[in-house]
Amino acid sequence: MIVLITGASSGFGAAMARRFAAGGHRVIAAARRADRLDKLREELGEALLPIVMDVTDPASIERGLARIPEAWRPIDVLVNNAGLALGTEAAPQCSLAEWTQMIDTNVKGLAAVTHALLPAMVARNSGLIINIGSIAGNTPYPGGNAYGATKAFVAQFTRNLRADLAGTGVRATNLAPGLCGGTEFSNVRYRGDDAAAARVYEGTAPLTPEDIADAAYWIATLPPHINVNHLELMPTCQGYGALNIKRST
Ligand code: NDP
Ligand code: 8X3
Repeated sequence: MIVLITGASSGFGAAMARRFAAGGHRVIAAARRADRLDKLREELGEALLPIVMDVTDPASIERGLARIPEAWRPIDVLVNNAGLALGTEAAPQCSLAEWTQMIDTNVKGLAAVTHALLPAMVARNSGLIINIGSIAGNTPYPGGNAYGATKAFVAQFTRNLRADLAGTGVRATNLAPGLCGGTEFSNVRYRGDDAAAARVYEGTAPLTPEDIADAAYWIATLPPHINVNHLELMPTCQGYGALNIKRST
């Protein structure tokens, strides 16, 4: 298989690149940080093709995809993984610029890369799109505001892809993890405050990037007549919270 993974320079994306390469597959690794992709290329060798791509910039997507050599063009699996959360403040305290960046990356970026690669999959009557959603797309929580809403888009977009793609041989999955450590997600969310990021995982046994990579690999290696519509994973230490009620005294 040829697998294109966005956001492959760290976290889930890098773990998925390693997992698919270990399974004997070729990986096109896309992200903005070229140095990180080059290190992954040194590690994984010819199984990996790095391409610099900012999914928020249509010209950058076009340039990145144009650099893919002919032999790597029939992409079997697209993993729309590039994404981020910024902040945990309540909506009135949020920055519009940060909301916009999340929407540009998690929604518009995911849609743009899908739009670019889907027609070739449909023409070949085969392919798989794994969208990385989140429990935040399904479960509201204080401070989840725009981030959770971007992941709700991922969930419904995936379901609607399924509606449109039935009968084409092209599959689509929303892979929606909960608390997962070992990535830069919280460092980014807390805007570089690494101590605050570390506190998120204190006293927990969170999911690992390798868990997510194994799940993606399982989805991609199922027989072609099986479509996983939605797969939500949580660490055992995580559960659901109660609803908030503000009472007047
Ligand atoms: P990381 O921060 O480690 O990885 C995010 C990746 O996205 C990086 O490789 C980054 O690369 C890339 N990225 C960000 N913005 C852009 C952009 N504009 N263009 C291209 N690439 C971009 O976090 P995770 O691995 O944890 O997150 C991966 C996905 O999983 C995200 O969509 C996240 O929302 C989701 N998720 C994470 C969970 C968690 O608890 N960790 C749980 C549920 C979902 P670069 O900066 O080099 O461009
Ligand atoms: C990341 C999981 O719970 O921080 O998508 O939103 S959560």
